[in-house]
Amino acid sequence: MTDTNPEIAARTERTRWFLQDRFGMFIHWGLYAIPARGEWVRNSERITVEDYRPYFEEFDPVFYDPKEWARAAKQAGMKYAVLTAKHHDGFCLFDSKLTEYKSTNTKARRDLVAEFLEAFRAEGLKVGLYYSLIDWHHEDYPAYGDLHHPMRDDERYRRDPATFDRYLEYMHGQVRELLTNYGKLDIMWFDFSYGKMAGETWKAAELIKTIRSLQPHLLIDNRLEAGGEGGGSIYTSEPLPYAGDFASPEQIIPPAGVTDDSGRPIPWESCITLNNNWGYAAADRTYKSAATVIRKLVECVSKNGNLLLNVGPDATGRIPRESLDILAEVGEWMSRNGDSVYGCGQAEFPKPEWGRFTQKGNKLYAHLLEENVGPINLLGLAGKVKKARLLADGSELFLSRPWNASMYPDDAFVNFARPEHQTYPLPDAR
Ligand code: FHN
Repeated sequence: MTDTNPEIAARTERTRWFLQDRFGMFIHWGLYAIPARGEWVRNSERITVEDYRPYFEEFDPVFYDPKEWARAAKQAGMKYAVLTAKHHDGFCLFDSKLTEYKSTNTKARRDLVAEFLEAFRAEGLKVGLYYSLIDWHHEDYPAYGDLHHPMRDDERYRRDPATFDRYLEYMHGQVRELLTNYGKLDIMWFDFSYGKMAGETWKAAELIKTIRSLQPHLLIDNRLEAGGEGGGSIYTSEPLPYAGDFASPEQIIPPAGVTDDSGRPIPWESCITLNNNWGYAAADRTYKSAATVIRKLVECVSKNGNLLLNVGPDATGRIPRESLDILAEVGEWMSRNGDSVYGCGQAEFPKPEWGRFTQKGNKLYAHLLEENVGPINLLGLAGKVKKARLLADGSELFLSRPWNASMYPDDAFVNFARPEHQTYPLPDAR
């Protein structure tokens, strides 16, 4: 399917690396790590700006070492990472000249974003920054001080246009700072639009012009128009300039992948927490297993999507041990089976009832998620597959014998090398 629409053609070019890399780390970190009850604590517990101030005075993550974070991400098989430069509480993890409310003014006296970018680039990962459009600290934001309605968009509550324009000047100015002062970025992850607070309310067309002029290759999510539930013109065949380069379903994996209104697959990335909180929550021990993470990653890729897996470092600057252990186990599996993820996408064959397929060129990867799987001819692939090999060690699998996933519990993934002469085009992965 050729891209006659220039916006789509440009998006296709920009997202080539994104569709290859498939797996990234999301990092939610900031003052909220001190109360350790999640990143919405200021609102959920109705904490005033004044009562939240002590966390600013106290913040000093003495064990913050982004080189350790980068090593953990790389060893997990992740290829990119996105850090919160500013979340809804308005605290900036970077040395912004437009506010005093920043990490360089805390006891840490560090530009946490700059150190993150340097460390992750050094490990060869692509880097992105999350930037909250919502700002509960900035006095010109409509919901400023409104502890009950953190996302006011009612005209009665939005200060006069001059006031909100002052906020937009601040917000656009900070985006300009991030795109000017911190080298080449790969992703800007805006968050999030709601009600009237979407699109041109953010002066999004102007913001995109700024972004494209400073870093034209940069990928942008779709949340200048939408939230985690989806939406926006990225889902149409006529996307607006600020539609974004990828859709960003949150905590879910879309049942059938993501397409626009013409049926064209569009780039998408599910962002999912390891426990039930984005920001550090000391009491939340509901961590997903490594097997669950792997299955979610495979499911995303089998539907032409990416997985952005979240960690929430604590107030000392450490990623929780539980998270590191899960990442290490996922990385162990990825070291043997990454070929069935990187650069893969939806297969041309329907999902089998015993697992999932991913495909890359003429290689089909069967992800066996059930214990017993019949011979290849029961898989509906007789005559379409020339040989099968266990991805982890290259050992031969007979096409005519049943396979029992328990024979290779961790690596129940086989690499069907398709008949060489038949090269099935991979479904249009745009
Ligand atoms: O409100 C935020 C939330 O704190 C978190 O950052 C997620 C991550 O995508 N985004 C918003 C909820 O959709």
